[in-house]
Amino acid sequence: MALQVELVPTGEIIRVVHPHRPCKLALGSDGVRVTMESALTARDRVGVQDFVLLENFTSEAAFIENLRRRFRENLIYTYIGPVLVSVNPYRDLQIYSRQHMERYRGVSFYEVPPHLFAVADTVYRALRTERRDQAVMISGESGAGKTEATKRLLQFYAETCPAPERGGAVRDRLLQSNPVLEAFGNAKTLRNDNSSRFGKYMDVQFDFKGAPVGGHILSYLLEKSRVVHQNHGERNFHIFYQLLEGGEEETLRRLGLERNPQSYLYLVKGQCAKVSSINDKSDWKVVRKALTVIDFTEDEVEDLLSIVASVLHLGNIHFAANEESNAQVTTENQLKYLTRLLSVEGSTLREALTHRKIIAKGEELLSPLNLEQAAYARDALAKAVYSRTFTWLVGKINRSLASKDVESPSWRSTTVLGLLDIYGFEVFQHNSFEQFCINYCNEKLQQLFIELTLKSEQEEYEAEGIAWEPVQYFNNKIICDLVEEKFKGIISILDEECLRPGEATDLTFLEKLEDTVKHHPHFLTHKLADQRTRKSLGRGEFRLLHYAGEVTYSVTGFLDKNNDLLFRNLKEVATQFKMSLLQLVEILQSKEPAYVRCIKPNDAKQPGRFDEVLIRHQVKYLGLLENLRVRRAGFAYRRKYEAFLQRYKSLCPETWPTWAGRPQDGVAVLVRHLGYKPEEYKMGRTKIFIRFPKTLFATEDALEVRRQSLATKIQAAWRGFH
Ligand code: AD9
Ligand code: MG
Repeated sequence: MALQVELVPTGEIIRVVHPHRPCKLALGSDGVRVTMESALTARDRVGVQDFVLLENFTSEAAFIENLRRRFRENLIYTYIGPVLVSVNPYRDLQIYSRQHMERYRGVSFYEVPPHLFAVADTVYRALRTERRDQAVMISGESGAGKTEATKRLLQFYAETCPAPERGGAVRDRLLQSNPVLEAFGNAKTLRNDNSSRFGKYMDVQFDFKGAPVGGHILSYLLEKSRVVHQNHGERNFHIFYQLLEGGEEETLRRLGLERNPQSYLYLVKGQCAKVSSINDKSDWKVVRKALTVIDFTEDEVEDLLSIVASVLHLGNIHFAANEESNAQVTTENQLKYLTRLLSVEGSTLREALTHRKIIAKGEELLSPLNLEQAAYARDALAKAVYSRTFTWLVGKINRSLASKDVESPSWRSTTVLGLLDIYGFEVFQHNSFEQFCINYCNEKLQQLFIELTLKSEQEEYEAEGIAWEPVQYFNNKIICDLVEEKFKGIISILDEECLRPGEATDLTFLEKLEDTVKHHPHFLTHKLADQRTRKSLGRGEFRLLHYAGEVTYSVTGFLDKNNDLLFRNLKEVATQFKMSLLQLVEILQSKEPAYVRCIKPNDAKQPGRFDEVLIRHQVKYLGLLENLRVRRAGFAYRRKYEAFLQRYKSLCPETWPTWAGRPQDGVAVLVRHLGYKPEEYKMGRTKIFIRFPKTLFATEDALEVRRQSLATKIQAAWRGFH
């Protein structure tokens, strides 16, 4: 029996580590006291650490109850087989220290309590031993803890992996790319004070010794509308406030900026420049230092800040109408700074802000804009400048993360570990183009998830020589097709409409949709709905029945957002997004997947609050019950023969204390002794498969009885020793 006892220098025993059950061992004047909670009470109190062990595994209520019990005990991690479910504790649980990292290194996944580091270590070991690329996919809704999990994983690898022979700086660069990307891509929203407003996929490359030697980042769908508009209680991207709050006097003077965020129209819309949980000044210092670590020269930093400043100046550009109702720039000072910061001619900029280029009869003409159009052009320019800067920044980080040693032999045998931190399914009161893209992305990832989970289950059964029993599940390919199919998918139709400038509108797009996909079971509009559902649908809306539930989208702005005003060309944005998504799916498909599913326990961002309604939604959106069903389709529990024998061998006189033969034979003897019925288990090539949790629990309980008697013996022996 492997009880680990920790002794502190005073001689007091502070902790007994048992993988599944809380137990105490105290050293007093009267000897050692071992108290171990009975298996039954422990299960009652802290639930099961793997949902596959739930008796009633199809019940949503049982699932939620298990989460609740564990959350109450600060046990934020639970498995569904190899999938890790994580509930944001909104407090520092002190569970990510170096000691914790060590505890999870090299141990078997199921022998220790569930933890993110168990996933980190398992993935890393698979990468090293099987030399197969890995990907950890982290999903969940805003504020659920995806980015924190990504950071903890990176930290785990940075701290526990060996240093590369050359180019050790890459570890720092990997870590330091984070604050920079967060400064430019994260913002305070109502749901999360540090919300990532872009999707991120990061590759970490390891050499044949397992040392990190390089990295690469792909970013998705930066929410650039935030640059010019924020909802009440939300902020623009962190970098603006950091620069104003922390930038040196000299820097601000050069950029023509005032410290006060209230001076900038792009920073006052949300009316919350200050956030108690955020220290912009110290964050600025971190970002400034990080920029140096990731190879930014002083000139590049200056350029970067010039662009940040120019966005703020752009926001303060005002217009007045002349006699012909054409817009004229009235804020000369801003224009002056802008021409300097962006290194453009004043006249060119003035013209760009107040005119539009049109091509008539093969000739380029300038047509003046009215006030509203000019304001729109200004905002479009600000968004474009910012999002291009973000793209440039990612490129620059990638150059800094690129392995410098491509010629070395170790480079040729690198393996890759990918980390995907991507927005979860979004359903708001008002859902627009952005939610459409995000939910489509989730739909694709769900498809991949089901595919890969089923595949790996099937492969395991096959490898173990156990007959596969087909699983009934919902295949969401039908929804993916509805969105992405050539010619008749929603994106194709949207792109088509964008090719009819001046004629097409959001509403003609909707009409075309209605015509093309009217009989699709996952698509509905006001016109297509029956009497009963019609009331809940507006005229400018369409509804998709996603795998996670219904979402009603308003088409307002679809065309505009798809066909970005400034870069009107034939490749539209949703299509670009579709292509990059397909590329992402391809990348992920080529790797061994691991999943972390993050759950947000309440909307108040507070510790200790378990909001059942909110959580139930997320369990549904994350497809967790579906996941559990697939995992439980055949057998609830499986374990390598060695591990199973090691754990339970004390329960059978023939296997205790040692079994000299093959572990598989030992397990056969053991389960016969325990009275397992043939229908309760199957013996695979390397693992035993147990069909029902109750069989396993009975064995655990038997072990418990044995342990209690052992504890009594330890106490007696201790007394005898003194
Ligand atoms: V968003 O989609 O980017 O808006 P995330 O990334 O899912 O969202 P994030 O990781 O930023 O959420 O977590 C939100 C906040 O919850 C963090 O700023 C922490 O304050 C808090 N958090 C998240 N995970 C943990 C944790 N494991 N331990 C303690 C946590 N606090
Ligand atoms: Mg995030």
